[in-house]
Amino acid sequence: MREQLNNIKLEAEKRLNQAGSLAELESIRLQYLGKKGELTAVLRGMGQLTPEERPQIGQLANEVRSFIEKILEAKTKSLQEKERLSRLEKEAIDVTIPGKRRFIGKKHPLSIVMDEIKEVFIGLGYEIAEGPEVELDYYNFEALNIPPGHPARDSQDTFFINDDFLLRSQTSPVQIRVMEKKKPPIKIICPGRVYRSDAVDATHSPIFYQVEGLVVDRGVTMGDLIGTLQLFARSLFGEDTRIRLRPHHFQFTEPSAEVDVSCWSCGGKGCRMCKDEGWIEILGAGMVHPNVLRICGIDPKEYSGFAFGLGVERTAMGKFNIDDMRLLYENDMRFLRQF
Ligand code: 2NM
Repeated sequence: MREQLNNIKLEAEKRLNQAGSLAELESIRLQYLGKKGELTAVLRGMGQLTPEERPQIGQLANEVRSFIEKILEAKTKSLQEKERLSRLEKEAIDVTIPGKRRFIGKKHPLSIVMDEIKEVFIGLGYEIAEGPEVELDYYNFEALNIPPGHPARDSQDTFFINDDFLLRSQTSPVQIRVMEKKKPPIKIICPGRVYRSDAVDATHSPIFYQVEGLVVDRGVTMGDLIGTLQLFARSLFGEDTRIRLRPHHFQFTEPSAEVDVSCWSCGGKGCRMCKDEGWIEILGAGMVHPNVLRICGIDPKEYSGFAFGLGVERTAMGKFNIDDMRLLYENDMRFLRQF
């Protein structure tokens, strides 16, 4: 029995020292010290020993047990430490590995231009007004001094829903709605989507965006309009930009003008961008027609106003040198990424 115990001691020591994992240690522990373990089996057999042998063998068995436990404990600690280190190594983050670049999208060129325009006018103290895209004929035409029979009212040009309703063909009806409700001073811009029955081509779309502006107060003059548009053109196209007004006709303004800005590409000398004109048309403008003020309940003898409107697509196409309007609606990221 003495020999058996010594064998257990030697063998357990050897096996424990070779163990490479905590799981292995546990299985060795069970093999020797467990309920059905080898050492346990020896102790069970002690009943057959003589009373003289019993304490000696008992002592030896205890020594073997504590010897195994000691090695087991030391080995457990060192394996735990080893496993901890290897886990740390596995989980370590290599900060020098290049990251995965995620494309998070960016502002659409129309939104860039729209936001820039809003910023300029917000800076001048204008408020932003919005209104319905499905509009009454009254607000889209009648209140804007556009009489029955006027070409703008032709179903060729406008999407009618029925006799009374249509898709607004400009954002001016929003301005009528504001003038109806609010006493001057009024200083607003109306950005939004508008609809015209046009075929799609490089410069036309049946759905597009506009920004219109309106100022109504006592003593508002053409000089105020020109100064405002001058400042606007410089903000959007650069400090050296000049503007030019050409007489025009709109039903809702009198006098009316088309407004050109000096070419942002050549500065006015003439180039491909401005088709050698030196000027590029971007705005329509004028003094609000007395009929329009009157119909909104504003006395044209007491108040005057100016208004202007521009197409956002055309402005964006100019600013970003885009030659086909359809590109703005196709949502092709290869195109949109550029701006
Ligand atoms: C333009 C050009 C000229 C305009 C006029 C009005 C209103 F409501 F006051 F009559 N709003 N917008 C206007 C004037 C719009 O767009 C090219």
